[in-house]
Amino acid sequence: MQNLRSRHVLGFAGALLVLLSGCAGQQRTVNVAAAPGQKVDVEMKASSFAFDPAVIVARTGDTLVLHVTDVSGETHNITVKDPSGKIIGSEDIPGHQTVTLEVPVPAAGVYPFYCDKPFHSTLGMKGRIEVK
Ligand SMILES: [Cu+2]
Repeated sequence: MQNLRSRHVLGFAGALLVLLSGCAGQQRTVNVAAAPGQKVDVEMKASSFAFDPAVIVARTGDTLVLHVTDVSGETHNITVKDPSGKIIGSEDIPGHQTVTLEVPVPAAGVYPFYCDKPFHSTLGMKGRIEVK
């Protein structure tokens, strides 16, 4: 019995390691640049602790409509800042639900986004919208 339990713990630690290293290497970029002034739908996944895609390339003047699905069981968040650092949108995402956030990108630059839950962005839950 004792033996079985320790094997279980080891198996769990191994799975966690695989999960963490898998997340670290996974940084997908999507290019959603459309004609200027368009509304562009972007499907995103939030997990513990990453956004996919993590990099979104868009065109100046677009409005991005982010549909963010939390594929984990815990509450996450998406907060977007403009290139000056001002917060332009923030939504909590309950586990297994989808929220929609409209993000106008009127000027070129980098619009960072992240999860505002404690330590989540430190663990990799962040990304950026590159507006060209
Ligand atoms: Cu989070």
